[in-house]
Amino acid sequence: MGKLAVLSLAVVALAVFIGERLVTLRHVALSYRELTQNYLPNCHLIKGIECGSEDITIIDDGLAFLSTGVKAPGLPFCSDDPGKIYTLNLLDSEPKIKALSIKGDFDQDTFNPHGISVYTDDKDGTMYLFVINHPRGNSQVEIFEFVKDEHALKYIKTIEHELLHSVNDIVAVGTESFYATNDHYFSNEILKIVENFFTLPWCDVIYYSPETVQVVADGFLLANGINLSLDKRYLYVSDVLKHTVTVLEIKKNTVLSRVKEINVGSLADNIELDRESGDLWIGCHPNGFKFMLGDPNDPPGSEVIKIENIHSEKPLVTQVYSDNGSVIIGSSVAAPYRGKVLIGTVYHKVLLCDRK
Ligand SMILES: *[C@@H]1O[C@H](CO)[C@@H](O)[C@H](O)[C@H]1NC(C)=O
Ligand SMILES: [Ca+2]
Ligand SMILES: [Ca+2]
Repeated sequence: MGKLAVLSLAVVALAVFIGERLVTLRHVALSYRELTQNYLPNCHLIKGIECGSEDITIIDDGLAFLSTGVKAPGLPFCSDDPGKIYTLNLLDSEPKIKALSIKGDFDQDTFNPHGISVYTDDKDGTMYLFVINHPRGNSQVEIFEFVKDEHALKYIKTIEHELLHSVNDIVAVGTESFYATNDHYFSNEILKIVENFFTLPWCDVIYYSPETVQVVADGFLLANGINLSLDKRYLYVSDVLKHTVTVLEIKKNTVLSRVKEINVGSLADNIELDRESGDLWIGCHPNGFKFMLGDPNDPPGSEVIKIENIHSEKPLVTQVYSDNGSVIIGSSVAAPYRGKVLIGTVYHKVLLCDRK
């Protein structure tokens, strides 16, 4: 073959490859989706949160914990201030946020909180808040005790491990044990982009206890939200780029079996549960490209998806809420509590609504 023929072939191959990638990435990002408004009654924005509340979890007595102010490379953010954990009581007639003070030898200036989970010790009722933290771009897990009388978090310890390299969300299963998701395989920011460009299914779920640390599930494109079923028998893991929630049965702490995968038709982020029905409520990104760009003139929207009867033959997936970004931008979590739902975002506000 002549040089020109080889060159032409190479150009064609490259063009085909780039074309294939663009089609795949457009699908992965769902960038062609048309979003129609689907509102809930009596919504209002929570005063005092302007720069994200990526994860929210609500305990039995209606107290919500909000992880706010996360900063991630490549994503827009609006403030250099360190992150904070707030509470908000959903039983109050006009719920207001209140910052939790942090006691002990903890570096609050670099606090960059991401996924959170509350664990209550059955023995003495002590409550622990587990927080994914990214100080200076690292990944680590902070364990705090929640001291209700002082409205404070008492710092207990930091957990770092080479398997916890790009941690996104966490679910605690003991005073010092948990499952956590890695949302990338690589830690290097350039390689993370390469990983997403090639849609490599290299993300995993880690089990951590002081005795054992290991990968317990893998093959995710971008593992994100993680939570336990009410009976603690199943783990639910969202895959943002696959638009799915995977159900895993916990046979032993370190032995999980894959039960099923449910398509939610949106880029699924954090998963919270309705404590009465066990339904999954998922904060979703309807358009991945818009979410990454965060252009205020063409903002990403927000979407909340609910999965009912997840363990039945026919789980019911419904859209609970959607907005084109005119009310709330970049929803990542929807935490239900009785007749209400609290919707949090990665770099915008928090919305409280009544459920229908
Ligand atoms: C969202 O939709 C409303 C109409 O339903 C429209 O007025 C508004 O401009 C749209 N906002 C964005 C950001 O697209
Ligand atoms: Ca969480
Ligand atoms: Ca998340």
